[in-house]
Amino acid sequence: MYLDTATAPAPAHVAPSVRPPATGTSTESRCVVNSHNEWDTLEEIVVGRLDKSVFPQRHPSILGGAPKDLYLALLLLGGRKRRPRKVFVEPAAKELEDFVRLLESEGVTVRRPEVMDHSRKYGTPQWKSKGCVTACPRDCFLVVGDEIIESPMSWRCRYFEPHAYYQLFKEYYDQGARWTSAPKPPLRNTLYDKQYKIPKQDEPLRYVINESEIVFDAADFIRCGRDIFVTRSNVTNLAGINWLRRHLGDGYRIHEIETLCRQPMHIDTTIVPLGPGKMMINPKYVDRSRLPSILNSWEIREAPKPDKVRGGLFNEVGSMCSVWLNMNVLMLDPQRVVVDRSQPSMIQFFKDWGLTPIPCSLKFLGPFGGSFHCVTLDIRRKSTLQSYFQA
Ligand code: ABU
Repeated sequence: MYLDTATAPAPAHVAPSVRPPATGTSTESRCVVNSHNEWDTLEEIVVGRLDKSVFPQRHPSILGGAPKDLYLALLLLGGRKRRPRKVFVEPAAKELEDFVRLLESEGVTVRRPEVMDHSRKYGTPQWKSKGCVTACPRDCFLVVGDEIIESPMSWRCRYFEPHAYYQLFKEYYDQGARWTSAPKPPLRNTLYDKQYKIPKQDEPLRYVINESEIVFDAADFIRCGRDIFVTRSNVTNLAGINWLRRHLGDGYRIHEIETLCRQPMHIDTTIVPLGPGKMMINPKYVDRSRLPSILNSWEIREAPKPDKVRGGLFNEVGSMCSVWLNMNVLMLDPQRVVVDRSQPSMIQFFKDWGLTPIPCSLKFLGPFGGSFHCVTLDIRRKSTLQSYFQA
């Protein structure tokens, strides 16, 4: 199933390392930032926050990944000033804090971004915007080994969101982590298709962004050691995928996963690796026969349909996400998986596959951008760089 095995001692968080060689297995990094895949034993993680958030302003880019009636719903949830009403933000924030406590009780160190006032206006010489929310570090950064890579995101309302993480990442950098930002895109009007309409089922996929700038959200990539999977989406273009490919170099392979989703945005409800050799796929978004052939050696199972969320009105009204957030789980190690309590079918699916589900609830987080995978960024796993696929 997978080719290499780990042999090295536990990390002591002192020294930086260099880009790993193109083949074979690296010894375990001693760096404070060290994560190569989605499933090795989790030691430290960043969890986002909801403080001082506003819902995104009207812009063509948003329609690429959000429900058609989003703005109407956001008016209900936030009013004209787009500040999420207390009655919506409080239960979501409480759930997030409960999730933090759960992670800590499972032995994981949790770090948080700074509070950022997203209602403040900012601009470049070409446009003005307000911010959005600091809930989803998964979109803003990709951790590959000991390197934190900042995404060149295409939503103007997220332009300065990475600043909320600056002090924290400076701390990691001072301890030896590598820290890189992809070229900051100007996000000119010419990047977006103002006439964009969500493609119908029988139409070819089209995107709200073109190739005129290099953009991606890190959440469109999923890491399996030396092999990384990506979906091209309404926030990730080919230029962005190629930038990462060139940046990472010969030691990594980036494979594109075709999606049948009409509004693709973020891979973490499309394919979800649960451990070496185990891949959960979305039966509505993935045509198994078109998966990259390297996945032939893995066991692939289709995720169960999402269960209706009782009391989770906000997952359907005003959600920035699809109903497939039931797949947006977080692996604590190849055995333990944090899954939404409102999803008994998914809980049973994991049990049937020999995993240990840990139920938790983020059912009010939909309007703020996601669930367990989206609201986190794993910083350190007990991890070595390996190949999990035959060549
Ligand atoms: N941010 C992840 C959500 C993907 C989805 O809406 O299915």
